[in-house]
Parts: sequence; structure tokens; C-alpha cells
Amino acid sequence: MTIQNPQNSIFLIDILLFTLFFLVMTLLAITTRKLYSLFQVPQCLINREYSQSPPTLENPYRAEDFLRILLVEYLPPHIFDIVSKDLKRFGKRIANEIEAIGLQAELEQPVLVQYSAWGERIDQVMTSHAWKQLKDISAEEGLVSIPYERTHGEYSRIHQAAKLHLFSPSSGLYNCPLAMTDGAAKLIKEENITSLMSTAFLSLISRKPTEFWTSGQWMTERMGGSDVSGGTETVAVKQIDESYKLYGQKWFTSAVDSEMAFTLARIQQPDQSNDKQLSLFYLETKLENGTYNAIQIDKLKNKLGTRQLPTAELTLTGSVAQIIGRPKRGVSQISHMLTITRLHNSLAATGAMRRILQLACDYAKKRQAFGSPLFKHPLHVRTLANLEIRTIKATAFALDVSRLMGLVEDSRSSNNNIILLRILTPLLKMYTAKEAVHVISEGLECFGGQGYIEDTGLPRLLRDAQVLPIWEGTTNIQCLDVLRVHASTDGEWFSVFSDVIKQRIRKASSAGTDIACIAEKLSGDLTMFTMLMEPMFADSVMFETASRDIAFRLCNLYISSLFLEYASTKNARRIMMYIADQTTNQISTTVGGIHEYGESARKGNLQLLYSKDK
Ligand code: UCC
Repeated sequence: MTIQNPQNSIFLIDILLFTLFFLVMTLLAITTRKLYSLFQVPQCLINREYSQSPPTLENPYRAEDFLRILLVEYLPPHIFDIVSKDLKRFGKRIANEIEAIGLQAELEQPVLVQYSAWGERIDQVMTSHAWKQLKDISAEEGLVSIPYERTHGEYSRIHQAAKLHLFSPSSGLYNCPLAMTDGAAKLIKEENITSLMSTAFLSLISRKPTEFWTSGQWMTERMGGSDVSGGTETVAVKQIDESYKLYGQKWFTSAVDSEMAFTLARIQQPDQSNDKQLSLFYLETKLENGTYNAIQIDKLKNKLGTRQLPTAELTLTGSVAQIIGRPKRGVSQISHMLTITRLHNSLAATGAMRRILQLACDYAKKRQAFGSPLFKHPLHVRTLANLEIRTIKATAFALDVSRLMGLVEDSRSSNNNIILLRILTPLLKMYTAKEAVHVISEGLECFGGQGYIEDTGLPRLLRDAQVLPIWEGTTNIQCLDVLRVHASTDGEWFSVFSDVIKQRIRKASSAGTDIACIAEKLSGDLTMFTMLMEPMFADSVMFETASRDIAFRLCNLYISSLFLEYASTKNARRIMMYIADQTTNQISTTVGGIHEYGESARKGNLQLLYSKDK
């Protein structure tokens, strides 16, 4: 058939073209969709509903079995009942109220306003409402007053220590002013400063928020961080009325919003020379009219952590101050404060270790990985268990030193207890601070990437822990303090220390075969350590070089004996024996001999670090 009508053929071509166009478009659509779908994540793989259950903070006292076990160990039953009731209530308050306030304090950090809008120098440190609330809570809870009220006699320090341990990680760093406040109250009491007993002292230990004062401890200067005696430049000029005016710069004044402070200065003599030794001074930060006591706040420190805490550099431009006790005895006098703040430092450490662990254990129940919750994975559980043991050991050590402090504060205490407390305080501070940094760092790792995320509130724990080995004297300063104790007691500290361990070994030797076996091992370790110490006692440079190893070894010996003692009691728990055994097994290798600390080893250290000729 031929096509006669050209109109018809055009129509046919149209239809063919249209069909072709339709087919091409359909093919294109199908191909594009296929291609598109290749890059598209299938809907079924995205679970937009999923969010990870976060770790939750429950009543920290109820959650910490071991603290209760220790308190049963240390407190007579009727005191345990009262203290435990208070801690249960306080723990609930921490979880329900204080934790949120502490976090708020971190979010609203202090600000220094140096000038008013009209150019007047005002140096106002603006702190948050949360920070002020934490001050009120501290007063109400008796966090400073408990050991001075002495309701439970020699056990009052343990009561306070348990509260501080629970409070610290939620305290928004208010534990720092509390440490210094307790230290100041202790100083006033121990030095029997009658002029302050009926004034400042009562404010420092008040439970009434409107009357409660905190205290600063202004020791550090630009040249005197660790070497306070060598680097203090502040000068005290005597006035006609027997008061002094202080001139100088203080470089690290934590809690600069405190009402008072103890500080050190060199008295200027009539011939304009300054004393070689330091004297101790008391000053109030504000005058009666509410203005500063000739104090200029130069700067708030920009710190790695502890940012809630206003730490300042300040200049004293003739601040009115009162001398405390005899001149030139300042360092020795302020050591009362140091002893207390070092104890607080260790409770901040144990509290933070416990906090990260509680959260990590809770998280391990909520977080699924590789098909089951983390707590079903044996390696993860072993990691947590190791952290638990380290935390238990540090907490036991801190509570034991708190017990000793309470005992020494009791007038019936023996001289041996005083010596023991003197040597254990720097050891405890050093040990717990180092352990805290390690445990908290590991603890963060238990949360994976979330442990590194600021919104979780977890990284703060690590940042704040890093200050603990530095504040109140670095690790090496604590180690050198062992040498100071050695010199000041003519070596007697070592027999006091060894006798305590031997007593515990004796007690354990008759308490059952397994325990006797650990006791024997510990006895062997003590004998070996005593032999290693002999050349140190004869060579002070070698003693200094070895002092860090010695200090850690002393801690391990002491902690081991402590758990041996717990394990020797009638109804001892298995965990006590396990830790006694584990610690005793760990202690044999930490102190070396002449090859490690002698002259050629010291030369070798210098060469390694500073010589091109390795
Ligand atoms: O960091 C600071 C801010 C405060 C924050 C507080 C919050 C903490 C809580 C945190 C919770 C979160 S304030 C500054 C921190 N700086 C230090 O800690 C200083 C580090 N340096 C030292 O520790 C040094 O060892 C000194 C300054 C204490 C001692 O130096 P010296 O002058 O070389 O010491 P001497 O000459 O050996 O001792 C002088 C006297 C002696 O007594 P006498 O004269 O009777 O023979 C020593 O026995 O002081 C006595 N003494 C002590 N007594 C020295 N240290 C002690 C001590 N620890 N206990 C008893």
C-alpha cells in the first residue's frame, strides 16, 4: 500500500517520533532512578529513633558499697548509724540538686570587671548564682564545721571526709575554697590565735550561710611556686598601731572572692632591709566600708580546668594585715593549712575517681556493642574492675589518713600518731592525685568518643583532675617532703612507719592460713625495703634522686598492710584479702640501687637530656 496523502504520512511520523521520545524518556527515568538509588542509603538502615541512654547519677552514697564497708570498719556502730543516715540524705541531695548546680557553675564561669562604665577601677569578680548557692550548701552541710564541732569526737574527721568525697565531683570546684577554709580554721586553732577565735574562726566554721566565711591561702608568687621561701617578694611594713601593711604580688590566689586570707611576707626592718625568713599574716579582703583592702585584681587565670573557680593574680598595695604569732615562723605556721588542703586534695581525687567509675559502670549496662551490652564483654569488665580496685585502694588510704587526723586532733593522741600523720599526708596527696589522673583518663575511654565530647559533662572530670598533682605542691614536692620528715624526726619516722606495718603483719599471721601467707610476703618485702633504704639514709643526694620511687613504694607497703588488717578481722570480706594479696604482689620491684640513683646514673640522666653526645 502506498501512502497517497502527505498529511497522513506527517501524522504517522509524528506518532513515531512521539513514541520514540516517550521510550527514550522512560528509559532515561529508569536509568536515572537506578543510578540515584545506587547513591541513596536504604531507608531501613537509618534508625532515626535511636539515641543512646546516657549514664545517670544515682545517690552516690547508695551506689558506693565500698565506702559503707570502710565506714563500718572504722566507726563504732552507733556512730556509723548516724553518719550513714546523714550520708544517705546528703547523697540524695547531691543527685537531685547539687549536681545540677555544680554543672551550672561550670557553664557560668567567673568574670573580672576591672573598670566601671565611667572609668573607675572596681576589680569586681562576678561569680555565678550557682557558685554562691554552693557556698550556702557547704555551710548548711557542715563541710568545714564537722571536725570542729566534734560531735563524734575523733571520728568527726571521717564523717567530714566521707561527705567531701561524695560532694567533690558535684561541687563545681567549691571544694577548693572549702579546703583552704578548713586549713585556715585549723591554723587558727593549732596556733591558738586568740584574737581570731571569737571572730574569723566562728565565721569559718559557721553552718549559717549568711555568716559563713571562706579563706584564701595566698602562698604563691611569680618567683615562688614550689620554692615559697626562696621566691616570696611581698614585704610587710609595720605601722604605729602594731598592724602591718603588705606590698607585693600574689600569683595564684584561688577563690579570690573569699572574705579573708592567710599569706606570707618578709618584714621590713627599720634599716629598710627585709627579713630572710617569712612571717605569717592574716588579712580581710574587704574593709568595713565594703571596698577592697588595698588589693588590685590584675587578672583571672585562664586555666586548663577548674574554670568555675576564680583564681587571680593580684597586687597588694598596702593591705592592712595582722601578724600571726612570732615573726619569721611563717612557713612552719602555714604548714597547718597545707596538711589540711593536701588531705582535701586527696578526697577530691578519690571522689572524682569514684564518680567516673559509677558513671562508666552504669553506661556499660546501657550501651550495646557487638551484639550485647558492654558489661557482658569480659575485657571491658576487667578494665572497669582494675579501675575499681585502684579507686578502692585510694579511698581506703584517704579515709585511713582522715581517721588518723581525727585521732591526732584528739588530745590523747600519741607522738607516734603525729609522726605517722606527718609522713602519710604528702604520700597520700601524691598517690591519690596521680591515681586520679590515670583512673579518670581510663574512665573516659570507657565511653569511647562520647568521653571526649564536652556536652556529656565527662571531659570536665579529667581537666579538673589534672590540677590535683600540681596544686598544694607537685608530686616531686611531696616526695621531697619525705626527706624533710626524715631530717626533722632524725629518722624516727621510719621505725614508726615500719612498726605499724609489723603490727598488722603480726595480727594477720594468726588470722588464718591464706592471710598468714600474704602477711609473710609483706614481711619479706618490708625487710627488703629496709635494706634498700640504708644507703639512702647515708647519702642525701641519692635519697633525693630515689625519693619518688621510695614514696610510691611506701604507699604500696602501707596500703597493702591496711588491707591485710581489714582482711584479718572476724567478718572480713573476700575483697579485702584479694586486694591485700594483689597489692603485696605488686610491690617488690619499684626501688632500685646505686646503679639507678648513684653519681654515674645522675650524670647519665643529664647526658640523656642535655648533651649532644648521647
Ligand atoms: O596552690 C595553692 C592554691 C591553694 C589551692 C588550695 C586548694 C586545694 C584543694 C583542691 C581540692 C580540689 S597555694 C600554694 C601551693 N604551694 C605549695 O604547696 C608549696 C609547695 N612547696 C612546699 O611545700 C615547700 O616544701 C614549703 C614551702 C612548704 C617549704 O619550703 P622550705 O622553706 O624550704 O621549708 P623548710 O625550711 O624545710 O621548712 C620550714 C619549716 C620547718 O619547720 P621548723 O622551722 O620548725 O624547723 C619545716 O619542718 O616548715 C616546716 N614544714 C612543715 N611542717 C615544711 N613543710 C611542712 C609540712 N608539710 N608539714 C609540717
